[in-house]
Amino acid sequence: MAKVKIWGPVQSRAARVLWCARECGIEFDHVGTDLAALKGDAEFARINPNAKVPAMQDGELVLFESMAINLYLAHRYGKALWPATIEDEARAYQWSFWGMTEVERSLLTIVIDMFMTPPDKKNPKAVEEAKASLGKPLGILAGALRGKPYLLGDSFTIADLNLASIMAWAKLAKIDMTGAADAAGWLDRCLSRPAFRGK
Ligand SMILES: N[C@@H](CCC(=O)N[C@@H](CS)C(=O)NCC(=O)O)C(=O)O
Repeated sequence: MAKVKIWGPVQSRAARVLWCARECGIEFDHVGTDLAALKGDAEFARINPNAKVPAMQDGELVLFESMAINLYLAHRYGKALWPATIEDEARAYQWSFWGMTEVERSLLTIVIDMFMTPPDKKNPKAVEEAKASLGKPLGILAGALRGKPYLLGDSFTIADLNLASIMAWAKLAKIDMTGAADAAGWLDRCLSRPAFRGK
């Protein structure tokens, strides 16, 4: 059977999918070609008509959207990564969608301004607003983690992987998480996993 194939450079959101594939212990092919080259690639245009990464192919199945790909990989190949009950599956969807809708945009605004924006185009007001908007979700996350090491309880699951893969940008963005200590500890636990670091 053909191996799972994952498109996207490691510096992109493809990092989330590569982390998940490594946690699942599957063999996979990685097309790490940079985005500019992928955009001119006819095969890639068929794989993801959005011309964005990540994208994934597993046999007949072609998927885009990082969270959808990871939920699929974890369900199909993830063993302990996949929640044991339907209720916990629902919680994994909840945290994945919440990360994308409540957290990702603000973190991205800050990271883009810090690392990809020339000095004359920087927008300190937008960065301040983005930082301020993170206060509420960080408090919610810390509350959800009070008294337990991972979002669904004692073990690391796809809920943690998906959300931590978004929250990893908080490290790059140097977000002060001292007021959300349970969330900070959880993020460190997730990001210290060998599979996150490429092993
Ligand atoms: N919601 C999508 C976002 C995909 C996305 O925007 N990826 C960026 C790289 S991290 C991209 O391909 N950008 C190219 C572009 O916007 O032209 C996901 O999570 O997979």
